[in-house]
Amino acid sequence: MAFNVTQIREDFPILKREVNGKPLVYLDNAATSQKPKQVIDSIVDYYSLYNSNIHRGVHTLSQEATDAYEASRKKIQKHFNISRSHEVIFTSGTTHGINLVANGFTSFLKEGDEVLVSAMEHHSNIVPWQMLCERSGAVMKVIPMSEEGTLLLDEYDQLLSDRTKLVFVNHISNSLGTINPVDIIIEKAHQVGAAVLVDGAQSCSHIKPDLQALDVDFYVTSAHKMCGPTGIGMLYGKESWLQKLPPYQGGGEMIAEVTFEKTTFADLPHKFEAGTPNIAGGIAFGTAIDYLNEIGFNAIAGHEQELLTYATEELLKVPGLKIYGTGREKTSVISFNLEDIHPYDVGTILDKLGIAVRTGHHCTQPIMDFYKIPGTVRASFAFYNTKEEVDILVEGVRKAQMMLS
Ligand code: 7TS
Repeated sequence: MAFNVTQIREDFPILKREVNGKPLVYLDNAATSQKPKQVIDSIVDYYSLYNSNIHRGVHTLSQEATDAYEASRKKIQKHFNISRSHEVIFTSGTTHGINLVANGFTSFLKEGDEVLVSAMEHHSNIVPWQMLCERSGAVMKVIPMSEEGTLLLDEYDQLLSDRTKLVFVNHISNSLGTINPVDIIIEKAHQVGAAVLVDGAQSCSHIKPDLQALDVDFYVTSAHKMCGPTGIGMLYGKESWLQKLPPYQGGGEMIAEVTFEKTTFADLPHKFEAGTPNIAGGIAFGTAIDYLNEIGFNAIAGHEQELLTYATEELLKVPGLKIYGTGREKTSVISFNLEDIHPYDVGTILDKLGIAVRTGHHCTQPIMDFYKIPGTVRASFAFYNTKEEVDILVEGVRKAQMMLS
């Protein structure tokens, strides 16, 4: 099926709305994607037709809800080429998944151990590990990056040693759009016996990671960046790791037997899924995956790369505009600044023109410190964006420059 962006846009009710009297141009997809009606309908259907708690009732509604929720887990398993469905843990999102693993590693680390983080991480993939280091006495070291915003793999080689126990790195940077060579990073970490967690919050809307091929130990993502709802995400962990890790939260659902003296824990995946989960979200996550696969990740990547190339060329024609993140392997995220103009001011004027971009440090303060800037304007494109929208953005940026200089 040929990629037809006009037809695809029909699936997204929100794209018809106006903001400040102008048609919405939504370019904040790295913060969260918009939702197609298929995903919205699956949430409405759950609450309208079979709302019920899961894994506990013998009644029909509970069976239907359980079947739909577990079918979604299987869709996730298949999508990411995961060998066993119990290696898929539902979480509330990327942040939750990282905290679950970081918390579990407390008793595995000791003083003198080292963990490696990349220089371009979201705060979610820094802070939980810093807290882990404080608890365990391990030391965090940073894999540096180049001016273009790509990781320095030679420096990574130098940092790796038999003291390295864990490496955590994002697949794609939310501020720079850099696609990191996670396959190489994982292979090298494994050579020294270190485990790797890949933060896939930004990747899964653009590419379809094959987790068995990557041989990654943990992979986390959020449904809301991939056309699914907020409040639901996935942690993949290799079975051997998930067996070893202690539960993160105690409560219902995650137990085998409870007495006041002792509790035994449920098998995977339930050991990590305490309490009533986001059932509607879990089901709609599966719908979002179906939706993206129907369009196809080759088609998505093709269209987004076209938008990236076009937008980069056009933005660079604006005098004084500087783009941060210029590596060759890059997805459709453009972070930029206009000389001497605060990104917040640019973002405010763009909003008046109906254009939604994010401004600020994007929860990546170390990247901003690296470039010695307070923040950037970030335009992040999805497969439902168009070249016409790029034109509107560029015209808006020129207008902002005129008004603010
Ligand atoms: N990791 C990366 C690389 C991210 O981009 C984000 C969110 C997270 C982790 C956290 O995901 P959450 O779903 O648990 O919140 N990034 C952004 C962003 O770039 N703009 O808003 C949120």
